[in-house]
Amino acid sequence: MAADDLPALIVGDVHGDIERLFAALKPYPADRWRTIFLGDLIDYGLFGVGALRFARDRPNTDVLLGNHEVAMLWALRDRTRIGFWISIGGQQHDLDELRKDEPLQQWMRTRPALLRLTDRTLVQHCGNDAYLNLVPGVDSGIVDAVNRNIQDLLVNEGERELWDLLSSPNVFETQPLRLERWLELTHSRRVVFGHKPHRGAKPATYHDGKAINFDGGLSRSHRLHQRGAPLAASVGPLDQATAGRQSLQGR
Ligand SMILES: [Mn+2]
Repeated sequence: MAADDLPALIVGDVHGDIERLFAALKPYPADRWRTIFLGDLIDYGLFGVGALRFARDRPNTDVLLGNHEVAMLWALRDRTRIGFWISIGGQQHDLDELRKDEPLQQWMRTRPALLRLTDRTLVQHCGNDAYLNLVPGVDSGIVDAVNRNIQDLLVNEGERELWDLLSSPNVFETQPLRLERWLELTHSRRVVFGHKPHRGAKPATYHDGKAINFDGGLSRSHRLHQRGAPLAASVGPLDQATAGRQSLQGR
């Protein structure tokens, strides 16, 4: 079965906690789900590169680019950025590992930033429309145009611009008009993102399910969320997130 025919399983920011990732994925065999990682698999926790390799090799799986992956690639190319990357949770042994593994570098540099599913769900790292800054004047095919420009930036030393973009704060929870405009421009009916822990026990849905945050603070090493949130706050079926949802508008 093609991955498109499988129900979507969303995985929020893993941040190096491969042990909790394995536990969270246990109920969801790879051959029965289309697994989509929202980016930020690395940093804070000790097994960032391990998480990347695992996600890359899992069948029927897509991995999106997060701001932490960009910071790591930046540190890889430019040693003067290593200190900054360490300051945001980078693990030196992960960088050493990545330096030895060119195919993994190559794979990281070709990750998309936006993924649009056939049910018109748009999946991305941060809950923000800053992606538009990459495609001024483009009014159709925005998703593909953004991904193309991001590929260019990743191979042409554009990490600073990408870091700024993918570090944009989540705004869709509190800015419904901006959310509506983004959905309209990308011909989507809802958007799924991670990037900042929502602190709920389940993925947080906003504005009648048009915006869903799957960053449940999975990693026990997370800078903002070290108490160990429930696994189901970060990992679960896309369509379970909207069934029987409670309104968290404005939270
Ligand atoms: Mn992030």
